[in-house]
Amino acid sequence: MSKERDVLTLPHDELEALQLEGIKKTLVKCYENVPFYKESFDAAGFDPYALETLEDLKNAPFTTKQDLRDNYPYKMFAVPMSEVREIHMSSGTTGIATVGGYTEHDLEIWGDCFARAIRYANGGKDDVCHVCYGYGLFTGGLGAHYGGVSAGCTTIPMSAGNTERQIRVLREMGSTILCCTPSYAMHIADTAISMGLDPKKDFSLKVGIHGAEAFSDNFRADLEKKFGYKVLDIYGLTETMGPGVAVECWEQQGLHLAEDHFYPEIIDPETGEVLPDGEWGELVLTTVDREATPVVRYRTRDITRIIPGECACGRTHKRIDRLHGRTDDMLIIRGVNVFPSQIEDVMKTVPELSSWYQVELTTVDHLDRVTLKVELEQGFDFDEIREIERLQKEVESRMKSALSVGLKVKIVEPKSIPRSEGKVKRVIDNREGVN
Ligand code: DLL
Repeated sequence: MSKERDVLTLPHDELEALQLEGIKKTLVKCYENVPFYKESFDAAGFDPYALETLEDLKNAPFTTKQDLRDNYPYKMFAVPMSEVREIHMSSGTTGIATVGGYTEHDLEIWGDCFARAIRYANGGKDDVCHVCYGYGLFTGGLGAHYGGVSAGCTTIPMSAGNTERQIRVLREMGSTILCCTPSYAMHIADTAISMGLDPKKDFSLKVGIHGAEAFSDNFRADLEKKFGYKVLDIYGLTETMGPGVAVECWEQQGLHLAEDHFYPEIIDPETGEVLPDGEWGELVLTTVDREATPVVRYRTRDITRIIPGECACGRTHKRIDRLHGRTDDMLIIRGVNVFPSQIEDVMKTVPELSSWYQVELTTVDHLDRVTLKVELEQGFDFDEIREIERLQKEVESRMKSALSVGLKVKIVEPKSIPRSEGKVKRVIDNREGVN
């Protein structure tokens, strides 16, 4: 049994001892090497040398994305630059990017954490791992790449884009593992189908390792049906490492958090109070042994819960539930809180609708106006105008009763909503004074 497998089945108290030991060192390293942490610990009256239990960590102050931005580019680094081998950055659509640094040790851990997804799928040296997350500053491409190599797979660095070429390579190289965003996987499947192929028969895929954006159970089921493979959800973020922070096992009952490297807390996003296992809230992460850019109580803004109980797979690392949104993608429409996942839940009750949609928000007469564009499922007849109108009204009424807010529904032709090679853009907010 490999060392890595041993860690995955460690009794939880031993895992906690390992976390405590790592976090004690992390706190001291942060305090002594990163001026931001010295200031923030001192201001909160938190003594980094006095941590006795993991619970004591709740007395440490949080770290936010803004803190990382304020310290752009290198001020959060806890090691000399001579030890840094690689950097990545978040996309930074709303301003300055956040930067993650990696020492050799950090890169090794990263590859190992992503490789867990491949091993959960019984993948290894006989597999061909096709990576079409984007390579570059985004952590998706290289994270999956290091994972493929670490698991011993033959790894193909495709990056995103040029979908017909992806399809050719998938067929000709006999790829067995597909790594990309779920929306890009769907685009690959639909493009292959429109080329007259059957992804189930013409590809050799056995597993898709998809993440970087939320996707519904319905979307997953569609993908599994089209490709005839199994989808494992993978979670991560630039600020703590990239993909591999948490990964689903073959049971598909939540994502095992790599507890030997990350300590999770779930908090009430309003009060900051730590919530018990089982309750939904915001995920907060502390790195246990990250060298270059450790983080202490980083507020991810991602909403999930710790799933109580043990996993049937026998691994002891706690599981987080599949993500249903972020505190900051919650839409406030005429004062009502709406998550895109609630819209998806209603959509999946209507068989004529596909999983592709886009929400557009505008301001009309100082009021929020919401239009939900959703594609008709392929195979239904778009030319039956009266039928489409009836369907639109039906969906509007279901949305109204589920969300307590009215949306205008516009059913559009299959494939008319723009596809993305990376993360899909589901919400376009053109309201006055919002952006
Ligand atoms: O998206 C890292 C990644 C790459 C994860 C490839 C998985 C696969 P960022 O660009 O920094 O990093 O974005 C991080 O994306 O805080 C979540 O809101 C969202 N996210 C990531 N994985 C998932 C997932 C990468 N499996 C942000 N489900 C995170 C839902 C996800 N949302």
